[in-house]
Amino acid sequence: MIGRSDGLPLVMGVVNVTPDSFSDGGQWFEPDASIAHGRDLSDQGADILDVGGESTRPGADRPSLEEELRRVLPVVEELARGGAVVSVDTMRAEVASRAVAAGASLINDVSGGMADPEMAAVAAAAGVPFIAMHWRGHSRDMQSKAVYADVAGEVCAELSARAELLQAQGITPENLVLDPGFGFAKLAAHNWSLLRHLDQVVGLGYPVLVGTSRKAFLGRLGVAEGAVPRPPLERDVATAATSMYAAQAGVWAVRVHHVPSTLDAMRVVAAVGEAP
Ligand code: PMM
Repeated sequence: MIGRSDGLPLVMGVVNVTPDSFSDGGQWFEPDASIAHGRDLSDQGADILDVGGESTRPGADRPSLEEELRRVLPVVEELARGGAVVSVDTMRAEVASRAVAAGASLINDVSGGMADPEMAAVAAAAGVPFIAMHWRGHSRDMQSKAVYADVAGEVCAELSARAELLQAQGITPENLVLDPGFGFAKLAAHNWSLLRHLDQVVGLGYPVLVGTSRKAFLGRLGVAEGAVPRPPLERDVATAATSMYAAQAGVWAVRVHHVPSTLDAMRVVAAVGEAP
């Protein structure tokens, strides 16, 4: 598994090629703009570029397979050709396999292989790291599944069961990364509780990726009940703070939109940890 020479968690920069992404308003929808944005994220210190063509915003509709391929492949190809480590953010096996052929070196599936029965076999055959996120259903109706008695315990149990199934389908344990799935079938209180108990997820023994960046629960910080939440572009300071928690909990990587703020926040954790 890849790592950073300075020991910090890896920083995965988000390259959404969607007209309707929840967190950046589809700013980078045109391939050229997405490619330029990916290069900027690399220059800012991103270790991995996560290219996705499907918005997973709560309530979102899915693009067709053809549309997703059209969005993702040219961006993956061009960024990988330029030397970046690229992951493809997809729930479709066909997109994953074509993206790996185009140069992607990780597969990031927010459904952890549940949305497409072919995904595990494709990932196993590709032999690349597979990021399996905690997932309870497609965005259209996922918030109705945000029901937990003990969110960290249930997420860990569901992720462990998933990890075992994925290995039974041929993915090697060294290639498996788990993600608790912030914002996916989770209410704000669930997200805060997961962040507080991230050590339980790390304790499962797999590398862990955390994706809190600009998510809705951060938009409610400091905002009165019932008032308009802060827009996604004003959530990067809060995201950097969650990256500190993630770094302290020993995660493998954080997935963020704004790379410099998260890197600085994690450098603070490292500097304090190394101080006498
Ligand atoms: N979140 C989003 C998309 N892909 N992948 C992983 N592994 N973990 C996440 O938390 C995650 C993801 C949705 O966020 P965006 O719309 O800001 O990209």
